[in-house]
Amino acid sequence: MPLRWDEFIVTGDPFILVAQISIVLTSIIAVVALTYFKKWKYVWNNWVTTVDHKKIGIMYIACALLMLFRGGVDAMMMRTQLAAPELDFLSGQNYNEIFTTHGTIMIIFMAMPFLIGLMNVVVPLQIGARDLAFPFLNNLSFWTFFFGMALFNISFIIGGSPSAGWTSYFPLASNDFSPGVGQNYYALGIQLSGIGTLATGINFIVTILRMRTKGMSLMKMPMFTWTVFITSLIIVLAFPVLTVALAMMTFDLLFGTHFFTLQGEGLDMLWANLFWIWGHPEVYIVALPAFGIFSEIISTFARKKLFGYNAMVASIVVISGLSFLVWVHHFFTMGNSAAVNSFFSITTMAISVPTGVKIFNWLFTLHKGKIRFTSPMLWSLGFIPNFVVGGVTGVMLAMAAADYQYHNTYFLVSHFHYVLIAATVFSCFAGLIYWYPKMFGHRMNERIGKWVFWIFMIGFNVCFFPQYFLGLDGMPRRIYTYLEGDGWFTLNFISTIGAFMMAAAFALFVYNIYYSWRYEKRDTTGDPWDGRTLEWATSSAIPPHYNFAHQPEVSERDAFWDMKEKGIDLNASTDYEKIHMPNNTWLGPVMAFFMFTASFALVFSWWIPAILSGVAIFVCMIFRSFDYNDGYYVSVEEIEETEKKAKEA
Ligand code: HEM
Ligand SMILES: [Cu+2]
Repeated sequence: MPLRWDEFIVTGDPFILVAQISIVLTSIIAVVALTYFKKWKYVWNNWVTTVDHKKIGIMYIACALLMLFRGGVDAMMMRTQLAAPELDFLSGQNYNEIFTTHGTIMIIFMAMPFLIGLMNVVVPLQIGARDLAFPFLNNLSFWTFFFGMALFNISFIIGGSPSAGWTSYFPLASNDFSPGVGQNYYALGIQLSGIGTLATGINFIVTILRMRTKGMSLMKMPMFTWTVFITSLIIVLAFPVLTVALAMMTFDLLFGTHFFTLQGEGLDMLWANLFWIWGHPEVYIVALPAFGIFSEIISTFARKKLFGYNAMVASIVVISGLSFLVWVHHFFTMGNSAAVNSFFSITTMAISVPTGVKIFNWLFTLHKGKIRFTSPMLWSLGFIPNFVVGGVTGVMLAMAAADYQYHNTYFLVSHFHYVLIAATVFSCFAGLIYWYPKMFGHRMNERIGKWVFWIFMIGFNVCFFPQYFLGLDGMPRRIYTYLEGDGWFTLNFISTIGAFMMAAAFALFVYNIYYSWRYEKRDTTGDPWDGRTLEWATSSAIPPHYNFAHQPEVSERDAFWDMKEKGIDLNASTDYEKIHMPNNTWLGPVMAFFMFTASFALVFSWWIPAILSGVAIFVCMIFRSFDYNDGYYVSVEEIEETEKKAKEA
């Protein structure tokens, strides 16, 4: 359905106008600044074309923070609209678009990239590797994610946003009920970034299986690496389902097929099943690495080995298996038989067992520990009770019969925010602060950091706890307003206050980045927290591109702690050997850019530009297959010089 030209740019909404103006202004400022300071070459050589896992990780995290801002602005707009009955701050259509983009952005473009960013920075360092197994692919993954994110984000200024919810159920998402290009953006934007995620999963599986340093058996890997490994397996098993489902959706939307529509024998429940066969494991894709981060932090700041390591590993394996067997709990009320509902009810509740095991492991790790209440530790300790609240209400929802009562109410909204925010957002903040010195060479300010924690944590509970009661009181999710007589005003108003507290905390967090860059002491040791795992054995501030001058050899689980106890200094010898490293790539960003132009053209059904971009992608692939350049060596002199500088710093 071709779009009329006068609908190409979205007009008529003051918020969108402000957004459009600020986007144009920011872009102009960025271009002018880069030109004025002659930084184009630097940015291209050091960031855009880089294959260094640490820099790619930092780029992921920067994008994720930007998306947390965008998703957060959406959330504040929704909470403002719902603060009192019958407000008309947002229209119904606007509200629909905003909760759709909020949900999609938070999960796909904030939570996942934030964690993937941390994985990128940390995992190769933790296992003593030079880089990921496929550095070129890692660059390509980042750029497909980046352009997928860009594509999804421009929908609200060019053409119009999707408005059928982040789940995009059919028939609501079909052309009949969602006219315009919004759903096309949804299908293609997620598809594009999904390619990157799938490739990342493969990359980490191979890296963790093949690139571990001498002596690091699987059962000696740090817990974060374990969770990343299992997460990658889930990605590789779950994402193809999404890829296929989105491709079918794209065919329905663009070519008039009837996979999911109501006419022509389409099956709308097929979409729901495919979506959640991917979607439920996705919840664990963003939860397991979070558990890994908390495990590292709790053990570091309790100054103890992680309690029950084996049980921890077993529980994440069990959770990952079960995560594929529960998807029907997302549609208990959509006409399954009692037997089907019972089966999925039981599998869902079963997940609470291994999860409970983990909670106890963390508590036992804390038991009799010499606890240091640093800000990463506060986030980790705060996570435990909040996550338990989310988990317990999850078990309530898992009872199919009870779910008939409160499904699609604010009870659910509260439940999943408790789980997602306590696990994912807390762990992203915790992990970022914890590994911040490794990335940037100085800590974040602890005093401001603690304020951020408390304001956020209180705001979070003020925002979401009342929503359980709103839900039990019958307030449905995805409504843009309610009536005075519904009696939902007070709790909604409190909830909105909490939301703004969280926004304030986020602003303070961003300020802390600036403040710490200006005033915090530089870390010269590489080991600012007295760490236990190998990433602390290198220098701070983006360790040298080759990571370790001498490959560490591991004999115990907390390898670096063990070295410190035995008095082994990895950097003592200056007897270096040359190191083989991969080359930068211009093909990654260029190829991803053509995928972007192809997808953008498809959104508007512009066939010729789409085909031309497709050809360009193919040409890039041919180029790549004739690229026999397989890297270069870092010379001994260069290592000597880099290491000397690191020691002097
Ligand atoms: C400042 C914190 C946040 C606030 C105040 C907030 C608020 C909201 C609100 C008001 C809704 C719409 C509820 C409705 O009308 O049905 C919503 C939906 C949603 N939120 Fe959040 N949110 C926050 C953070 C997050 C985070 C961090 C994530 C994920 C990691 C997330 C994921 C979702 C999802 C998946 C939906 C469902 C969207 C849909 O129904 O299609 N939110 N949130
Ligand atoms: Cu689920």
